[in-house]
Amino acid sequence: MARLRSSCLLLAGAGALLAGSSLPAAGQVSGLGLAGDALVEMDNVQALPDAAGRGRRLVIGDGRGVVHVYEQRGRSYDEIWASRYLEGSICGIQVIDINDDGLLEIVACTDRGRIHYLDAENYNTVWTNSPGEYQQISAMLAANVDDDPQPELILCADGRLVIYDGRDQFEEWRSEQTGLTTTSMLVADVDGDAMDEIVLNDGYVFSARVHTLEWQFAEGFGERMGALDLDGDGILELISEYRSRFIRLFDVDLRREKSLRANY
Ligand SMILES: [Ca+2]
Ligand SMILES: [Ca+2]
Ligand SMILES: [Ca+2]
Ligand SMILES: [Ca+2]
Repeated sequence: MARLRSSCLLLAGAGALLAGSSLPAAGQVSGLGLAGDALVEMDNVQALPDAAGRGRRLVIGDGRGVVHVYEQRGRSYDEIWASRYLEGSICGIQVIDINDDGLLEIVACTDRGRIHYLDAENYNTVWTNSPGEYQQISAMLAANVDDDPQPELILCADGRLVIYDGRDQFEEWRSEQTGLTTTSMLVADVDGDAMDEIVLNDGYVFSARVHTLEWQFAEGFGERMGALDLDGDGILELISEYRSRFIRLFDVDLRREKSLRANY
């Protein structure tokens, strides 16, 4: 998996996590010219890849459990497709080749534990998990975190961190830790050891590959997270946003909040 570039600020769930795919980077909605910059920061509003002869498309997962596809018509958008009720509020949307067949899927998770793969061109259901497999999912992110080529689904499901094979659809690993309340996740090498971590906004940092718990910060990392090398030491800092406004920076390699004292 390609390393993240230090110049790239990652919001949790951003498309840079798709490194390694030859398909258009999904999830990158910046540059669409959308009215309202806030849209580009909403995890459940994602861009579908451009195709010849059609306007730009957006996929939106709503809190009522419906996935909508909108297509640009001049200066506005029309809804061109809507799903059936997908059993629960949509709590995660990602556009990715999740089953490694060369075609993009829309992956939608619901807070009542359902996972749906929809074909990103015709919106047909490609796969859905069994009812009852999970009672609750609070966060989902797709990223390739191991040696096989297909992405994994990283879930906070029934209070545990779960790694789920995206192509063969089975649970590869679940955390011993229970009671997790994760709503946002980030995959990046945040301690500079050349291996990715999975950072949960409720304060856990796991090794993405070997799954060990590397740090637990009791106060949590806010509601949204990004990673950027702000001091040029080659190691990404974790940038956390609390209550939609207050920013704190962390040196995960040192397991502490970064000192913001100016030294110049
Ligand atoms: Ca696919
Ligand atoms: Ca993999
Ligand atoms: Ca690391
Ligand atoms: Ca740094």
